[in-house]
Amino acid sequence: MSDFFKEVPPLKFDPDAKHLAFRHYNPDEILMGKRMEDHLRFAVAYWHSFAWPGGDPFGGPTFERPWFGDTMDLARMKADIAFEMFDLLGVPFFCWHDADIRPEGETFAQSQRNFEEIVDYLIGKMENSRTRLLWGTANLFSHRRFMAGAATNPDPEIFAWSAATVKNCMDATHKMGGQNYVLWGGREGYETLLNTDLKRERQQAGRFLQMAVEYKHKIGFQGAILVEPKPQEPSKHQYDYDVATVYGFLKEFGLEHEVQMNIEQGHAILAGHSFEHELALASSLGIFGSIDMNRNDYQSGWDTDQFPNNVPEVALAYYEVLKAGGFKTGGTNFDAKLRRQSLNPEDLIAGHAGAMDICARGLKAAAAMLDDGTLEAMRVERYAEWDTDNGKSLLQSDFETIAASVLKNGIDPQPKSGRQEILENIVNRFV
Ligand code: XLS
Ligand code: NI
Ligand code: NI
Repeated sequence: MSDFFKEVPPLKFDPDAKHLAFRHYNPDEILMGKRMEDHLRFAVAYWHSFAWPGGDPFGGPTFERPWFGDTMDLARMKADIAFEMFDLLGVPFFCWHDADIRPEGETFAQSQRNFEEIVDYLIGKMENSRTRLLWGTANLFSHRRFMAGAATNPDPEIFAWSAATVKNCMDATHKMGGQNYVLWGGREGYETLLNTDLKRERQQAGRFLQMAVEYKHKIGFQGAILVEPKPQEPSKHQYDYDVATVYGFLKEFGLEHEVQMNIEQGHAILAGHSFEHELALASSLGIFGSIDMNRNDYQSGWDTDQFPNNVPEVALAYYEVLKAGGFKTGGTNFDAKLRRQSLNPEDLIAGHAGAMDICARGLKAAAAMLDDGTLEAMRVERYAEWDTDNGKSLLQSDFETIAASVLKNGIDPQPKSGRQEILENIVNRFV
């Protein structure tokens, strides 16, 4: 045990605690026949918690972590301390990018050796911990070689570099028993159409994703391949704009049965949607996979990646997750970082503990709304006419037949209340 988290005891469920405990997250509590931990499937994001130095566009690093630096020894120290935090929090999962866990080498081959060595080290850590890998992913956006994209780059050598990198990351995810593999198109988009062959770039991205799916089957990886939509930032426009856009893309490349969505709350908002919209749409399309539960600041208008702290919002999100049947391979990843003034190790624990509690409250509210059943009953009732013989036969009919019967029957449809205020008042009883 290092002395990094020295004053922090392992967190426990204690509803009366004043500080650093779970007041709502009780892993063993049963909701809708399932343990809370198995509903929520929390994951810590290695990058924000252990690799991000606290910079912003106006200033450099604010964090001074003992493991910062580019050596293998420091990468191992980072892993040791990461697992200390996973154990203190009792989180069942974590997630990484290759670049978070290993130092970059001088060459591709050297980076690969560093990566493979640290993956084995992490597997060793997992043997003494209960924390498992929710997903792995490749960082194809930070290094300057990716400034014009990875798969969508005008330079085929960058496509090749990216393909080789994703292969290695998929191998590592598989070896670590990861439950999903994520692709977020960090710079798969453009800055200006004046220098962009949009048609060609989309074809490159489509073929790249097909290759990832082919490779998954080749190695027998049982987890899900997840695409994480985001509309813009860092690129002016990203091809994986939102769930609807990605679904069209998957259909175009024949991947709609192979790929699911990792939906991030902040990205949904950036795309002009609510989080629950993106979840409901993915579920209705059969491509709901996993979530990144981190919000943006509503005033600053960019991806500030803050821990969740709004119970009603989170409750509506888990309401959709539960209605989608809950997570299968997916989970709740905190792709969230501390504010850059939050320097203390204790802040790292508090950020996660608070977020876990917020999610627990949201989940409990969502489960209670479903148990109560009024909301769903009112929704079903609104469409009840569609379940009658008349309603059902309408969709099997055609315009001419319908037009004739409208005339013959002299129908006179009457508008009905959507009852939105009543529904919102019902939600308010639970949150
Ligand atoms: C960035 C994304 C990123 C992905 C993983 O906005 O959220 O962190 O989750 O590459
Ligand atoms: Ni994000
Ligand atoms: Ni994310």
